[in-house]
Amino acid sequence: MSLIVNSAVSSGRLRCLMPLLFAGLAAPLLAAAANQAPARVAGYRDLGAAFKAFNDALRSPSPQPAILQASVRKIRSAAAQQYGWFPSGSAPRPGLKTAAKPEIWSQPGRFRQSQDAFSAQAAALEPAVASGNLAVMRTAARSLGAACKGCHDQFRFDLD
Ligand code: ASC
Repeated sequence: MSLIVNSAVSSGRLRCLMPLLFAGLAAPLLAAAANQAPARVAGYRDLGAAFKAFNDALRSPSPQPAILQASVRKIRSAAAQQYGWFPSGSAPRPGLKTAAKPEIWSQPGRFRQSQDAFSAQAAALEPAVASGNLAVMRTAARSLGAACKGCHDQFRFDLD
């Protein structure tokens, strides 16, 4: 390789190779932007698993606080991270399969309200669990589910 480069430099051909070198660098950068959609898919999958674990635990007459607390930690972590899951490079376009509606990017204020509503309900789980009152926890879980649904109804294409 160094022999090839050396001979290219010595013969003044390196300048011709430069666009090719930059094209080689640009491809991974574009791929990184496209990969933001799978990143949010993974994030929502983890969130869904944590919320399911929370709801499953609440079916027991005496759920283990450690399970509830661990689920709430994961849900709150997702609520904090979701703000970074919709970079402009991950909007729908030919070749990028995503259930995210274009309104997320064309009406960012409205979308932000939905994200904030989810965040607020995620935060509210913590005092609900701390109360130790099952009915309070179940109501908080229902409110969180409603926030999920509110956002899906507006900003997610039907997956079926
Ligand atoms: C869940 C889950 C969702 C929401 C949504 C609420 O448990 O995984 O995406 O609730 O179904 O309607």
